[in-house]
Amino acid sequence: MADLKALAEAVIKGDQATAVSTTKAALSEGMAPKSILDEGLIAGMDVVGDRFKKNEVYIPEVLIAARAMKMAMEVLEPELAKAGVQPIGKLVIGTVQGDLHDIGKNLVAMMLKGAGFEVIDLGVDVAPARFVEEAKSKNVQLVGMSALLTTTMPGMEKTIKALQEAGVKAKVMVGGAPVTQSFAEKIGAQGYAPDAASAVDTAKSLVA
Ligand code: B1M
Repeated sequence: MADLKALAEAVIKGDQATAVSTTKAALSEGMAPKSILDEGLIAGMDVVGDRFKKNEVYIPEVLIAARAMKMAMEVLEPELAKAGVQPIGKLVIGTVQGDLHDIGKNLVAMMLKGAGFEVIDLGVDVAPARFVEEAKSKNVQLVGMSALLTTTMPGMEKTIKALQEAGVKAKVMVGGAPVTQSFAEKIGAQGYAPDAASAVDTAKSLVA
């Protein structure tokens, strides 16, 4: 019988091969895809997120864990779709216009996927109009923006204005090294997170 605790442990350790083989074994034994997701993969990423917040693990460990989760998700996703399992929320995320930094944004995107969100990653150098277009067409609940340069931070405010002007109701979460809670409040973002693990908590509270 496939062991979901072992699956969570494989994600925590970043053991891709075990994560994939245990997911396959669990599916072939007829386990519910949602249980495999919640009790195996997400449970593992939750532990990684907690340890990251407490500085018990660092970015490389998180990236390795997220990669193991991603490989297992490739096996699980078609089964989740067949079973009609809905994501806990949908968001578009991107690094703002003029900014090419994406390591932190990718980490946030991976942690959000790990937590059960559907994530549409627009990449880097994303213009306000593109955020608007994608938020509208994908009908998301959340727009996530990352900025690493003080010179590109104003792109966040421009994007929020563009979203408002276009009547997009999605909430906005911002982050990135120079971004602060007070900046987020000043520009009218509903959420701010200082790191990828906190971004999951913020995103969950914004879609609750
Ligand atoms: Co650049 N760079 N860089 N850089 N770079 C910084 C940011 C800088 C602080 C370095 C320095 O001078 N000390 C400085 C910015 C100064 C400033 O404006 N305050 C800087 C500069 C000046 C530049 C260039 C202008 C350099 C030049 O060409 N003269 C240039 C700009 C290019 C551009 O964007 N147009 C540039 C280029 C680059 C590289 C391409 C070489 C490379 C980026 C590669 C890539 O991302 N693919 C790079 C890198 C790697 C850095 C440093 C060294 C590391 C950034 C990083 O990845 N950190 C950085 C200095 C530093 O931070 N020590 C620096 C790790 C990452 C996990 O952290 O992104 O903060 P971070 O993400 C965290 C949180 O912030 C948060 O969660 C993440 C995970 O915990 N978070 C969110 C991030 N996004 C979030 C979104 C959320 C919520 C949380 O909600 C949606």
